[in-house]
Amino acid sequence: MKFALAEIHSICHQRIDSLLAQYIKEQDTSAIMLEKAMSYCISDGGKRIRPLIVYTIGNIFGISVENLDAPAVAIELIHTYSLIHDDLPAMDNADLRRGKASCHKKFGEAMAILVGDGLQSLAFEILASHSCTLSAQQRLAMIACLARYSGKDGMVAGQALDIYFEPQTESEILTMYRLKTGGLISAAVELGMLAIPQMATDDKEALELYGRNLGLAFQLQDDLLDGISTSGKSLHTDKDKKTFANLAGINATQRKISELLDEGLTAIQRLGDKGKPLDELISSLRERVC
Ligand code: GRG
Repeated sequence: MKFALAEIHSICHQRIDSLLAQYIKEQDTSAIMLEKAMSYCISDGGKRIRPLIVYTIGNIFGISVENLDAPAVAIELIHTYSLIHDDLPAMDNADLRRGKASCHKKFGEAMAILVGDGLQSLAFEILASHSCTLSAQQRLAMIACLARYSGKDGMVAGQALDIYFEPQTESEILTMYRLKTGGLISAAVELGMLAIPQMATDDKEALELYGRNLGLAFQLQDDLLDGISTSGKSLHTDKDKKTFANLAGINATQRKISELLDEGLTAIQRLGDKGKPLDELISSLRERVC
């Protein structure tokens, strides 16, 4: 059954919350507190945008939610690990995340490193072994995709560029954004596509472009929201850093976001009515306030 974006959104939140609770049990009794700390970090607050993209792409091509659960939860786990490590004193040194104390503030630095590590390996375990009818070949392709976008040539490279290279020009900053933030959004699109047994090359290329543009626009919006958002993360964390927005200015950043999203919309026009939830995703991103 095909759904509108609002319905996919609600299904996504329910399934992700329940899958996360299934895989990470809050254990007050454990002396090492690891699962309690993991559970603290994965429960509520997150917008679940990356899983939403996985479920949306799969749904418009008629894939069952059961075959989308593993990639959807895996990408949310990788995203959450990246936020926990990004908040550490050695990185962004942020006290707040998703409206509450960041993991290291609540459980200590060593535990926050371990929680991130544990969430990361759990993501790949779920892709390899979650019970569903994805083929072994599809699972392998998903593991390779998520590892590529999140690893040394993807998100980790972007984070290293941000911390050690401090990109200065607009083009250097955009390259860093594509790796650091855009990569996981592209991965969400590609994971959704990998759940589809067969796909026309033109549809695939259109969706890849859509994912690339959505990912970059998402980070540029984050630039604009830094300092005005009430999302519960530490504010003004980028004020001393060169961001695209503080280099190019607010108007130029808004123009760039619009161009990227318009180009993404044009790319998916070939999907016709089927692509409507993806149009709606772009509209909700244009209105994003946190
Ligand atoms: C530590 C290897 C490593 C990477 C960290 C993702 C990242 C790289 C850093 C996060 C900090 C940052 C400036 C992110 C920009 C945009 C972004 C990814 C925001 C958070 O994502 P949302 O808005 O968060 O989807 P929620 O909390 O809704 O899940």
